[in-house]
Amino acid sequence: MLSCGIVGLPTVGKTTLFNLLTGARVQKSQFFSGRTDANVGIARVPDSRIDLLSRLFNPKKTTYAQMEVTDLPGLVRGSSQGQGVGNAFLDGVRQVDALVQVVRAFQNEDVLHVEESIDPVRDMETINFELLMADLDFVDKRITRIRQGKKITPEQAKELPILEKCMAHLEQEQPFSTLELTQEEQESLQNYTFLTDKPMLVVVNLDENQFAEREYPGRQALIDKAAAKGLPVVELCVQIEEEISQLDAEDRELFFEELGISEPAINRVMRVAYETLGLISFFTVGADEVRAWTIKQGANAKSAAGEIHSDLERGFIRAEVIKYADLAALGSEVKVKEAGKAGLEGKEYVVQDGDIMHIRFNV
Ligand SMILES: Nc1nc2c(ncn2[C@@H]2O[C@H](COP(=O)(O)OP(=O)(O)O)[C@@H](O)[C@H]2O)c(=O)[nH]1
Ligand SMILES: [Mg+2]
Repeated sequence: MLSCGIVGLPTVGKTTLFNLLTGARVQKSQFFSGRTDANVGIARVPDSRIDLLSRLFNPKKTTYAQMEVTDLPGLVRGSSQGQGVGNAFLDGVRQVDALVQVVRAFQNEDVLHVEESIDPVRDMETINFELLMADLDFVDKRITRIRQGKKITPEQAKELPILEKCMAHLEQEQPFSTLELTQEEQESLQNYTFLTDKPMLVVVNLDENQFAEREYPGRQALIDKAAAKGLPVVELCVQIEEEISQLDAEDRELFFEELGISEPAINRVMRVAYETLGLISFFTVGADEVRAWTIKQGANAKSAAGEIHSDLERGFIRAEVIKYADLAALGSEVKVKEAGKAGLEGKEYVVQDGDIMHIRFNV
């Protein structure tokens, strides 16, 4: 399962967002806890297509796509050099596939801020800087170790100039993700994990007024700086959404309408996380189960089958494919087939978002 880690300074709303995404009830705090353990939970990826398929097939079980979410300990200025929870934080970041960075715009005098003022742009730059410093530190140590070794192996001799290229790039305050490497260079570094190589999105945590006015101090600068780094920005009112998420469906709708929230936070975060990670969903349907599966964009039918079960990949023959849109429009698989819109695809077929597949296999 893919995982995303929530990162940010203390008291910006990380745990509140974690609770919102996973339905957990972890204690929030107005103060800096200095905890080093991470909260881990599972977020269901909302998908209205699954809702409709479930109504059509009335299965015994409906399974949405899932993503693991980790609420990482708060980072502070100097974490990369061991300040605060330091290395514990960085190890947590290393382990996740994507990062959700939370920055605070909300005003609340009862909730302290480590930097003693509210400045989402500064906060974003602080976090990005710490991630970069951690990478720089790692590359620097690696170079030193190779240079100081008694004897340089052929692999190390090959690796050294590549590490130096990384170093020069990171020193320009450029994230690893924007470094251009040849296939061979990439392979040489494949055992390393760079924090600034992780896909990241930025959640700006707003208060009610800021949300209503679609404005907060530093908004344009934040949007510009994030865009320059290729980071998508999602503006949310995390606390209010967490409160609303605990209401029953009817009240929830009412509050959403009143506050002008057109798409719940979990949908927005998961949608953008999917885009950022280059993920798509395909579906399997039937009387037993309607289910969403997560694959990388560009995956072929055979490897998608392997997501369901390794036997399906090993013994793959063909995939019967119908498009979600056709099924939604025509109302049944039979009608889609009658309309000549069902396809039979081979193993190289590139699976599209929203494909409904039956895998024919033989083991
Ligand atoms: N006013 C307001 N308070 C919030 C919001 N999000 C979180 N808080 C409060 O800020 C404090 C810190 O939140 P928490 O999620 O524990 O932050 P963390 O340290 O980043 O995990 C708690 O007292 C929350 O109730 C928000 O959107 N608006
Ligand atoms: Mg917390």
